[in-house]
Amino acid sequence: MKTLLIVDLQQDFMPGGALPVPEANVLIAVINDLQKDFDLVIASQDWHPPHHISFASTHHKKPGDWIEHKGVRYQLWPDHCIQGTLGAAFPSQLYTKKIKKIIHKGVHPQVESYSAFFDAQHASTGLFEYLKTEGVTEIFVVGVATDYCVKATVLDACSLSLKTNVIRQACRGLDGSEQAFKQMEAAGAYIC
Ligand code: VGL
Ligand code: ZN
Repeated sequence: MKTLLIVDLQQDFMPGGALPVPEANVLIAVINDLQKDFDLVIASQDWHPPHHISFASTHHKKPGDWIEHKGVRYQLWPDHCIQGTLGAAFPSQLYTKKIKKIIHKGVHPQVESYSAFFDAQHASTGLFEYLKTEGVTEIFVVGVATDYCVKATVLDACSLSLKTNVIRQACRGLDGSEQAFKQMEAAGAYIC
């Protein structure tokens, strides 16, 4: 079953959103088109409660600052993708009828989760269990941000021994993508 995993294609990551990823809007049409080639489409959504630990405002700090919590260092961000808000929703032009499963991540107030598989304390989001139930052993990953959530998701997928492909033209990074593609490739992913 040819499986597409769309990572965090959400309104707050679009230009003009709370945590804009350059050119992320371009991906909407690209991914609408790509979906035609897939049997199973899954999407992750960054889905934070208000005052999430990754928000600079929670700590009266600035986006880009860092904190440490229970031995884990967290980079701080503007408030983004708050559960149930328009910013957390898919962009309205994204074709969503084919998305069979949505994985919410970063839902715990005190734990960050860049990866769609595991949070920073290694709790499962349920994605791997879902893929196993569906008999999926290979995935194609697209979305944002290449250098954060896409990369973390792909590295976990490789370590779970899934055959992992990343569709270069359907990813955009916050701070560029090239170094992240190299790291993913070094971990065993196929950049296509
Ligand atoms: C992301 C930073 C904070 C992402 C999510 O989707 O790449 N980046 N939360
Ligand atoms: Zn987030």
